[in-house]
Amino acid sequence: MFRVGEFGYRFPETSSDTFRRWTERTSPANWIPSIVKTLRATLTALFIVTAVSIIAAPAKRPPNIVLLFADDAGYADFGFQGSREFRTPHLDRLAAEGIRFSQGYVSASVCGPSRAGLMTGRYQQRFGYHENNVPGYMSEVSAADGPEMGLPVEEKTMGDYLKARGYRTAVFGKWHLGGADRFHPLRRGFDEFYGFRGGDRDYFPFRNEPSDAMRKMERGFGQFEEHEGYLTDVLAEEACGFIERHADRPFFVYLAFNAVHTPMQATPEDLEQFPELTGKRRELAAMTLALDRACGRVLDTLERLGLEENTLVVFTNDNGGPSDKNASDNSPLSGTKSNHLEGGIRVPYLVRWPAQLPAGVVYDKPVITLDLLPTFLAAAGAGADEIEALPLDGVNLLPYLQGKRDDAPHDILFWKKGVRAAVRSGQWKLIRFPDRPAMLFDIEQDPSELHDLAGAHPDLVKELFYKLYQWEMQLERPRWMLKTQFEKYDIDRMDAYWPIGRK
Ligand SMILES: [Ca+2]
Repeated sequence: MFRVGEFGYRFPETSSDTFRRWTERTSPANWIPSIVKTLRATLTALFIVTAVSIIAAPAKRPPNIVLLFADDAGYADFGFQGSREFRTPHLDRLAAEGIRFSQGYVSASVCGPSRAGLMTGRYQQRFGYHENNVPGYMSEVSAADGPEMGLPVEEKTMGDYLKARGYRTAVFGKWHLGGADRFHPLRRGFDEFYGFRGGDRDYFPFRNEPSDAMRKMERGFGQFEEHEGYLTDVLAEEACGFIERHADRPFFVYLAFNAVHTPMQATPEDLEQFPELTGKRRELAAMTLALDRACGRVLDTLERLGLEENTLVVFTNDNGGPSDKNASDNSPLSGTKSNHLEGGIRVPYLVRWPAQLPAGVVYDKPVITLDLLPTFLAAAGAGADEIEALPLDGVNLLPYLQGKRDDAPHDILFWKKGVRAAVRSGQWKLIRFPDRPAMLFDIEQDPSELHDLAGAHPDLVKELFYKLYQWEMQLERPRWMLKTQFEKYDIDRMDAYWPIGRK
């Protein structure tokens, strides 16, 4: 009973209009043709509705996305990576049912920057996130320190992008992208959070106030609540609870385990599973068993709820194993966490999406965790143009994984921390050091980086060196920097795990 006024407002119809229509309808001369008219209109409407529903059938529900993220794991320390010591049956199954990347990289060899790249799909140095944000270790001239070191609020995260597409989003576990409130996950595109803001913490609940508030478990925003039990199991339980609560609509779970970062803490039951191992290696095996069990719990929940087929699951790890700290094994790669040898930046990396991707496949071309954001967006229904328009360094991997493209996803990849840097193009990798001339390796032939070919290919060295410089000219300066002493620490650590390093 409303009509549109001349300025777009709606006015109530007058009673005389209503009366006129009523008398018209009740006159026999009017109601017979009006039945025909109504019938015709109904049929036309029916036809339109049917046609529209055929043409624009409601889009298939976008996939759920589950990102299982490990911390500081060794390249070799999973069954699917060839380990005979460690037992990871659930992740091995994920590998068998999905795609394993044999050259999967992260964008940094340490926790914070690697996560900043992962979350934004951009080289984190573009926004000044060059160095690990570890309060207490920073240079006094850093522009930011403590909880003020974090992912700049102007940057959009995976959570922001997926939430805008209608996803329910959650983070469980380690954030490490800033301790100040403005960096909090609930302000960075995530609907739910149970975890800790910092870079590490105990696996068992704190009975006393920890020295660093960023180690406290927090539910939602500002509600600090220690867990009960072993954290790796608890994080999986939390993720499963979220999945069950939101099974009816697309969800994105970022399950960021602190496993297997130090401190070395395992349950007695898990330790008992490895009587043949000793010391830290035994502790790491037990912590990895728990990590695998936790991932298995999430995978089982997806299966039980009938969500397995249309859920894109990724498992990867934030940086190479720090073998000196947690006894992780990066073989056959040289190097460790915090350097640019393959052992620092190449990680175990799996993706499974039964509805859209092949199973039991190894994908051999270099990919990087920066690719996950555009890949998730494409899976969620974003068009190529839409993704192309975003300021991303990652690439949508779906066409490559579905066999629609057989070229390499990346012409070139870069890594940088201070003077130290690396560039990968085709089979070649150039590494720039602060204390020795740059070296060139053929990564396809020599993944262990034992044969420096810089002398044999001087033109290639020049070309890659210059490309690296051109990339560096696009970057922001570091917002914070570690004390200089850690530069020496990182170089010494690299050489200790590199047969041709300076000992
Ligand atoms: Ca890490």
